[in-house]
Amino acid sequence: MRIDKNQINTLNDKALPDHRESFEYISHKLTARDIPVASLIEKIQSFQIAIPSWALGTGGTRFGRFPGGGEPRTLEEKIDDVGLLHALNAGSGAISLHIPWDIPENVAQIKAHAASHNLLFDAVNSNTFQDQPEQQKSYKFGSLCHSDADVRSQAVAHNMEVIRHGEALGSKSLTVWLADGSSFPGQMNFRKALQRTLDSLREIYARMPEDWKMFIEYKPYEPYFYHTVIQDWGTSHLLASQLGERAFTLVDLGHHLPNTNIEQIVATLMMQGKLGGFHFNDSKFGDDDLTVGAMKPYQLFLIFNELVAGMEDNTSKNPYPAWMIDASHNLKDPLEDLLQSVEAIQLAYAQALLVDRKALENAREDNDPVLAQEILQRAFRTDVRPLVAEARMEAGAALDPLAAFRTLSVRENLVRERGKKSMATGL
Ligand code: LRH
Ligand code: MN
Ligand code: MN
Repeated sequence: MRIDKNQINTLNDKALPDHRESFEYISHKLTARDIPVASLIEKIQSFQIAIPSWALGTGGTRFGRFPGGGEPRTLEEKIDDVGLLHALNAGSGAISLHIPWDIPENVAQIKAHAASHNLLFDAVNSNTFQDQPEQQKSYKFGSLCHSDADVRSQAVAHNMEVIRHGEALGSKSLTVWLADGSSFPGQMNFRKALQRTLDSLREIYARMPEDWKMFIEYKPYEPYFYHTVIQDWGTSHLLASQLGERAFTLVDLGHHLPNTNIEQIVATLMMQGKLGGFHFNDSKFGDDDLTVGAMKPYQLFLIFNELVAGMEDNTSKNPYPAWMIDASHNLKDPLEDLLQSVEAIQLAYAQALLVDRKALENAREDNDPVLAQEILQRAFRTDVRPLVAEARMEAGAALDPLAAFRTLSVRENLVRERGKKSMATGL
């Protein structure tokens, strides 16, 4: 199924009078505060969030999986699903592949298919946390950190293969997330494991194309429960610094212990020019991979406040980060969930753009925490939904993507096309 512009226009026309009223109200308010509405809208439109190829089907836990039907069975169908999202929200213009979950067999065809949906290929992700059927050596006790040099070489070779696939598609970055770690005290030598990881990453880095970046993702626990080799941003940053200029830290929101000050991590990494990429999701307990903004929208806003400050800082040497959603969907329709996530990201971004940075800096210099809080919360409590909707409509997408998804019976159509029992591969 493809959504046609006329279908979107018809839905938008119906919602237009109500939208106009709310948009005029906020435009008027922002203009009175000297905030240029047109440039806000442009910024919202150019903020594109990659969708991972593994998030388009229902995920499961080890206790069960409840697929809803109509899931994409092939990479082409996964691209079609991201195309549907992008047609609805004009904010998901890229797809990120996990190899070997999604190997592009016929590259020319896959590229043309993605281009027909106006989609780019974002970072490619390697996978050395599972054993594949044809694999010689097991990753049970680690990959890039393994005590056996043959396992390490196999993992390095896999990363090189992932880069080759990415090059063919036009990707420019490799995301490395390692499950490597141990579940019992004494099981692994911390220092040797980290040293071997660094050495293995050095091999990959040295052979990476010159215009590529490497993103190193950290996570405190899971799948191992005592120690993870790259457990936190500090370890990731240490590795990235030792590797060189084109290695960066990747922050996945779910990869922190409860109450971690993620916005401070963002600020520190950007100050060092080392924030390469971002995986959005939300959580209550750990790596819950829930819909972005579902649990802690204020935290998301505070994180965006730092991201915007970092991106607006002319002296910053931080490159423009790669944005991606990284979530799994056990209860919700994956496409509806992704629409909600993209919207939550756009809202937090728009709110962060409203922060009066000069006034905030003055309040900080004057040691006025009351005023600083007022300034932040004034932005956070602004209803920016009409701004984001306007940005979408101007870009040819739906004023209300979720309502459009339901009115156009997208899932019902997909179930009809692909069957009730079709299940996506991946997570
Ligand atoms: C690990 C992770 C990482 C993987 C993805 C499937 O928890 O966040 O980014 O590649 O999930
Ligand atoms: Mn992730
Ligand atoms: Mn994760």
